[in-house]
Amino acid sequence: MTTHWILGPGAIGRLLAHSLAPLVEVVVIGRRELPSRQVLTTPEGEARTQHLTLLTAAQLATDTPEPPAFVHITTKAMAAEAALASVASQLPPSTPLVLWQNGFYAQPRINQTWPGPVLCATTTQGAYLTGDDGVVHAGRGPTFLGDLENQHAALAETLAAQLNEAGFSATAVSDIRQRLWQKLAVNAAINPLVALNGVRNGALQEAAYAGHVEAVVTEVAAILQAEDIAPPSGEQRDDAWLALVRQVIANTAHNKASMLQDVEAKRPTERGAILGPLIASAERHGLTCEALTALDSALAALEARF
Ligand code: KPL
Repeated sequence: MTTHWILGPGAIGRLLAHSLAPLVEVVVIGRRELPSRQVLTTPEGEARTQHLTLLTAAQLATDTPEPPAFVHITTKAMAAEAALASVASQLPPSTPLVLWQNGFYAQPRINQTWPGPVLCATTTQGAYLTGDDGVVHAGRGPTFLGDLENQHAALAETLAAQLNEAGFSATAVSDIRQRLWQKLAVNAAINPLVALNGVRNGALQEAAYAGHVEAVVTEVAAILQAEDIAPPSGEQRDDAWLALVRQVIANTAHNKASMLQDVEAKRPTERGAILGPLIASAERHGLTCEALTALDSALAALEARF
């Protein structure tokens, strides 16, 4: 039977594990022990219990397991490389990796160093944890898969087919780099502001935040143009990014953004993966990024107090 390893038992990792487990052998690898009896609550509110194989990297090392067909890395962006390093000695170098991180930090770095195929995934599946044994699948959304150099289209198709069978709505695409940057742009405009102000996404519709959102989007739009990334609508108008950001704010008005959840839990945020690549790109292209730098510094100061 095909085996998939999932590195990182967070919300997306456990949703993936619950979804794939009826079809393939799944091993979830984390930093601490978790109960094997795991409950998934579906978007319709139905609770489904499954016994999953959850191991620490140390337990896996004593297990001499079969090489997996895919290793999904579902940790936060800044933890992805360390997670891979914790199991790399047990993997044939040709093992395909699937990176599920936000932003554009882990993807180019791992893509440069891992000898095997590296697929990247971007998903709008909504999920959150309810404890060591529970995950809620809050909302369904599409998943896109591909590799940064477009050399592994067949592999992406194979994985998309397996994920579709597992209930994900997955599509293999040839423009994953564009899609990762598009998601990053939206995350950069929403996540830092809501995280710093302790508000849900919908609050950004209020007049008090309008100027701030626009200032961030203006900088992001210029950077993405320099990176040759068009808004998903395909329109090159300056306000296309603002329209997209406003749309996502309206669609996710009741959400607590992932960065706000990190701040509330006093965890390091993904600022390095979301704001970091934008600020680095602005510097490369000689563009101003005062609003983005101010957000990054404010988040850094907040994290320093955790
Ligand atoms: O992706 C998100 C996140 O929370 O990280 C947004 C789009 C901001 C929705 O909450």
